[in-house]
Amino acid sequence: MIEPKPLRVGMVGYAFMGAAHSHAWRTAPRFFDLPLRPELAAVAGRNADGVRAAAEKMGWASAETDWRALIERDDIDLIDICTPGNTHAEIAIAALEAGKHVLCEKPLANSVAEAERMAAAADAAAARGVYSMCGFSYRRTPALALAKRMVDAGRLGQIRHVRAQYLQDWLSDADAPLTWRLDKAKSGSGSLGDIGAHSIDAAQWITGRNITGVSALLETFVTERPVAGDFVGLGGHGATGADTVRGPVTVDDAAIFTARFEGSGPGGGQTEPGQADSGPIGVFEATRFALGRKNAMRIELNGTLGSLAFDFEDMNALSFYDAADGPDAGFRKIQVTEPEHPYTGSWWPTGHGLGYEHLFTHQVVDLIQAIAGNRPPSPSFADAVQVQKVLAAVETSAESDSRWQKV
Ligand code: SOE
Repeated sequence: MIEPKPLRVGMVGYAFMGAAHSHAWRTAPRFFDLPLRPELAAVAGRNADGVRAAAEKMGWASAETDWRALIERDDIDLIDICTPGNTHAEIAIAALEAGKHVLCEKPLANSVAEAERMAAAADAAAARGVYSMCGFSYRRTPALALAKRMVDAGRLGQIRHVRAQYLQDWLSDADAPLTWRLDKAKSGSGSLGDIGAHSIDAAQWITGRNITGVSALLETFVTERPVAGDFVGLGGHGATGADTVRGPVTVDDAAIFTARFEGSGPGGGQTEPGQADSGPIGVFEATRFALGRKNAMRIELNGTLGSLAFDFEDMNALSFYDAADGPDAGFRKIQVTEPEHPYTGSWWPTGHGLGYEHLFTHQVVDLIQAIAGNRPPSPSFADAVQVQKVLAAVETSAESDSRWQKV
């Protein structure tokens, strides 16, 4: 058997996403027959002790304290960006211009202008066979990939409603510390960009239609928090007490918005042969204060022939209502673990189920196959620009009394 060529990866950042991506690069070749063999060549981070420990723990062959070193090294083919959004544009553009493929965590950037610069660099690089992907990992959930397959096959007919919620509760404690996700200068926004972006991308991808306008409100429930001494992850508990230094929260804790998709709205109807086709309308919610909801990334689509419902807290199942079932119709719960379902055939026998980390393995599998096939990976940076434009429209609407804002 011909040994696949190596794909030597350099990863920037080694916190939660760095750990998930490291797991994916290590695991992918052990479960999928890949045309390129990923190698964990180097991880970069500013703290020398921290990045060396991370390299050891996560399986990286070397450690660097400056991401620029990864880009200068000729033994690295792909840069994997797992850092806060304010660093994405500089790193991705430098990597692409240096001829290195890029996987960049979501959201792509902290502004539309930055995202568009990244997409322009990605287009120029793709012309030279250098590819890029944005890490909207939920597309790689087998149940959501099946939902997309079913919508594309017309099993729901015309989609009328999209109802998307992403509910977490790790900030419900007012003394949870001030981490980078609560600092607009680093994260760009709060629940909106961190988790709402996943819902926006999933809704547009599954329906095949972009959001064209929104009306929104953003809320910050807790306006200041204890400053985190050393790195504290999601839901970590900072020091509390009279002498605790507190700092301002500069992002939203919760985002709620309504949306129109392509084809909906006055005059927006797109007629297809034999059928007037108006697009869906949507209701979106993203929050870190839904006490009791830990990672409930949910989406429900209601069409003219059927409905689909998904909740990541039951991630191996997809609920389907088929109107053709007549009076006996009810939501049936599909266990998305059959070999015929997306991705699942490479893992365990039917019924054994997958977890959060599998999304990241599927993500690098699809990226590797696209690169080896010399075709642009999906979601592209251009897809991520569309998400960024929706994020910006939500913020603009929320700043103007929820006035309707075109995307
Ligand atoms: C925190 O809200 C977070 O880690 C997000 O940043 C990830 O994108 C999501 O997959 C899980 O929650």
